[in-house]
Amino acid sequence: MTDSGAASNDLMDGIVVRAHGKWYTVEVPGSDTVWLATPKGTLKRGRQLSDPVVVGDRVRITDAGDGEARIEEVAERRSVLVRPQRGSTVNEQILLANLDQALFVFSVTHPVPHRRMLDRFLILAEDRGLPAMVGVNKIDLDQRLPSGELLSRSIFRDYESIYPVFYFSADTGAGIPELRAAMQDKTTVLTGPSGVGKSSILNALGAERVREVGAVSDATGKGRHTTTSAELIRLDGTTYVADTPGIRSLAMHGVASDELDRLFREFQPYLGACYYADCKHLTEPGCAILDAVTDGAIARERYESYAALRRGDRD
Ligand SMILES: Nc1nc2c(ncn2[C@@H]2O[C@H](COP(=O)(O)OP(=O)(O)OP(=O)(O)O)[C@@H](O)[C@H]2O)c(=O)[nH]1
Ligand SMILES: [Mg+2]
Ligand SMILES: [Zn+2]
Repeated sequence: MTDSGAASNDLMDGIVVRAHGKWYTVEVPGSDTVWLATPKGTLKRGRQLSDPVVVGDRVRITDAGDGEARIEEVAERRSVLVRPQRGSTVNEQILLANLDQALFVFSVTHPVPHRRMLDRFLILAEDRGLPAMVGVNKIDLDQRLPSGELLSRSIFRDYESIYPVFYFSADTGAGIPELRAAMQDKTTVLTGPSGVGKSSILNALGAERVREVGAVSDATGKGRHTTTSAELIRLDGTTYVADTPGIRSLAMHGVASDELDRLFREFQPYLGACYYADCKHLTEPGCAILDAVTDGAIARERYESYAALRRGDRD
């Protein structure tokens, strides 16, 4: 069966920004119209092993009347962020499609940054092949240390040679344009501990605080299910921030301990240079990683983070 019945000029390109049961909210870039859409039957049958439509999918829809739409096509996914389901490799849940990069946000203070948590986020990103950026908010609360160095730099300097690090203040707006530029035309998942200012940053970035689904739901009585998965928040028609509640629990799931070293990006030049081929880089003689720490080529705190995870310490 083909879909030649739908005239091509009726098709609209859209992006799935929310999922509610079998209904999806679809935004059409360049328009303010938001559609409540449901996939056509053949789409559902075609992909029984994974979700036929997920947040982040690029889709083509047709107007089905009453503000509703039908999802006719789902474009091939450039990337997917999956949550592995326990004991199954087939039924992994797709949290998000077409994600471009991750922004892990902490604050200079209030709350005090938790570097081990940042390292776990970065490991997750490396493991999933997701380009990562570090965001440091609340620089309006920054302080000069007796050494003359800024508190923020003293904490996050170790990351500057490994990842893009952005220092900014959602309150004053300082540094926000640089961050916004790094997000342009991309879909960025933003996460971090509670209280670091994620919601404030979204506002500072100019997120359209849209909640149309409520209105649509009231009108049609559909789409009332609570949002269970990710949500995309529009900065402009081609720039989105993903709010993915499940991502924090993903950090450190399913990373084999003997793969941990390659997930610390700055360790990579030294891997394979240790005396023992199966070196754990903990106490072994002739360890190239330990030597690089001694030489200052690898930051000691990053190494300590690795060692704690490799030993299975809880922190
Ligand atoms: N001084 C200062 N305070 C900020 C800044 N950004 C956010 N805050 C404050 O930090 C507190 C937490 O901000 P939120 O934006 O709610 O933080 P969040 O990360 O969304 O927190 P959760 O939703 O609990 O995860 C609020 O009192 C904000 O006013 C900033 O740049 N400077
Ligand atoms: Mg918040
Ligand atoms: Zn080693």
